[in-house]
Order: sequence, then structure tokens, then C-alpha cells
Amino acid sequence: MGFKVAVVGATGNVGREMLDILAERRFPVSEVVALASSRSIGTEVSFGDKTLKCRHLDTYDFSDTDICLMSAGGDVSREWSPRIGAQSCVVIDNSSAWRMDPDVPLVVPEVNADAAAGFTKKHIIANPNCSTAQLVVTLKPLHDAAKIKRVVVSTYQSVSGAGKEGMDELFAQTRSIFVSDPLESKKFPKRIAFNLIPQIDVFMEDGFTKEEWKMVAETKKILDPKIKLVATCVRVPVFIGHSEAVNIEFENPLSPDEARNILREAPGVLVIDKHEPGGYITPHEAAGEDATYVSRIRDDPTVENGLVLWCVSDNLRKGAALNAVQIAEVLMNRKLIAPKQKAA
Ligand code: 11C
Repeated sequence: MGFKVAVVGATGNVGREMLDILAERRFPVSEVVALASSRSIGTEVSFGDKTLKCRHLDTYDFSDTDICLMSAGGDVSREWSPRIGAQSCVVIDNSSAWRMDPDVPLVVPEVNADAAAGFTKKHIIANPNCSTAQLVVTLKPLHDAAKIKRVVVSTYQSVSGAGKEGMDELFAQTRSIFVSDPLESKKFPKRIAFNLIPQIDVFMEDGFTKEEWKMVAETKKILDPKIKLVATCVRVPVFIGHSEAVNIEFENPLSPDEARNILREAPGVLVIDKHEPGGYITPHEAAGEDATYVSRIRDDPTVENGLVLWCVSDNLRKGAALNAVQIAEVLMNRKLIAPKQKAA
């Protein structure tokens, strides 16, 4: 049995990771098709030990395709996901276009895999923002144990969250500083090399940025609408891996040791928490890995029933491509979809 899978945006950072992760996890495929916009037609991308040539999204017929992993931005998704879904191909979309649609499940399999069954209305499932995915994977087991009331999170987000152009800008600015060339900032609103920027995405009327709003709205939709959350999202000069400092206030007491033990058993989480220099995980170590790493778990002495922790994850993997492939695995393992083309 194999599924026909299309990857839209196959030449981007996340599209390439989607292809790698499908191959790494041996997702059962009958065929994988790489799709892209006109400027990437013919570009070659790797799928395991094969090379795929990108085909044009505009002329591709989805009627015999089972799953479309889409990472081509909100505008492409708004136009194409309903058309693809109408051909009974399930779209797992990495953009923010559909996340808040009540007829579209927003899924992180370790947290709310059951919600995936709700894909049937539009044949679209949304992948969360990368900074939300690692946060809810960490919060879910703690919420089950002691009921979370309030979360204060500060993020340290890598430039790959802004795509290949973000990575290129950090590289080019770093080089320019070393060779005394003038600096150019196109992708980010201020210099990112040897600096950090307390703005990700656009400003909203209330003074928060859209990235901060997404963390609040998506956590409520995925985990629990009663959780109060406030975020400050910061871009840092790191290529891959988002980090978060998280203060959590619970309804019931939970000691750091209890939290550590709960998180050690939690799906998708690895606890590295030694109270010694280097006894924690940094984004450099999380890059290329699947886990959400949790470190620095300690009491928050400023509130009753409070904990503080540090979590780090590869934003291109758990924050995007891995989560999308895990959703496809949920659809398959729960028999929510079956291949359209039966094996001969
Ligand atoms: C960033 N989190 O780091 C963003 C990228 O809504 O999927 C992903 C934006 C999104 O810039």
C-alpha cells in the first residue's frame, strides 16, 4: 500500500525538509511529486536516493493524489488548497492561511491528534507556526498534570523562520562586517548580524506583533482556550532552531522534579537538564533533530504554583516539515484516508 504524495513549494527550506522526512520515516508512498512555481520548474530536489524534477503547480491534476504537503506561503495556499481539497486530496498546509478557520483542524499530533479527523469539511489540515508547535508539545503533559492557568513566553527565533532569504541575509551581513562592506537589510527591519530584533511579522493595533498573536491564538485552539498566554517574539542571529524561555503558572502544585519526570515520559520531548555548565540544549544541538528539548526546569518563586523552563527545537522540522509528515501518519494509522489508486 502506498500513497501518492505531492509536495508544493518543494524547493523551499521546508519543502526540502518535507521530502527528506518522508524518506527518512519511510512514509509508504506509491509516488512523490515535487511541485513549484514557474521559476523553479525543472529544478532538481532529492527524495531519499532519488532525484525529482519540479513540475508546475498550475498544470498538475490532483485527482489521483492522496496527500498534498503544502509549504508555499499563505497566498498560494488560499488560492490552491480549496481547489486541491475539492479533488479529495488532503492538504496539510504549513502557512497561516487556514489555521483559525473553524472548519480546519490545527494539529500537533502529540497534543491533539484526535482533531485530525475533522479534516473532512474542507480536506485541509493546518500545521501551526513553528514557535507554537514546540511550545504546545512541552505544555501539554504539564497541563494534563497540574492545569495551566497562564504562560509568559519569550522566544529566540532563528533566521530560517524567515525562509532562505533570512538565512542569506544573516550570512551576507556577517561576511560584510568582516570585510568592511556596507550592510544591506532587505528581509529584516534592522541589522540581524551580531544583533537581535524584537519584531517578527507585522505590528498589530494593540502593539503586539502577528507572531506573538499567533502563539496566543494557536495555543488556545490546539491545547485549551482557557489558557492565558502572552508572548514576546525576538529574531536572533542563529541559522536553525527556535528557543523559548517559558514561565508557567498552574492551578495545582507541580515541583520541578515532578515536571522533569512527566516531560521525560512525554511524546516528542527530550529532557536534558543538568545543573552544570553546558547541561542544557542550545539551538545548534537541536538543529537536524526531531525532539523538542526541555532544559532549565525550575521553580518560579514569584508566583504560587509556578515553573520556569527553556525549550528548543528545530523550527524547520518539528516546527514545520516533521509535524506535517506526522499529521499524514495520523491520517494513515487511524485509517482516516486510504490510497485512491489500489496496488495492481
Ligand atoms: C518565523 N515563525 O520564525 C515564523 C515562521 O506562520 O508559519 C513561520 C510563520 C508561520 O519567522
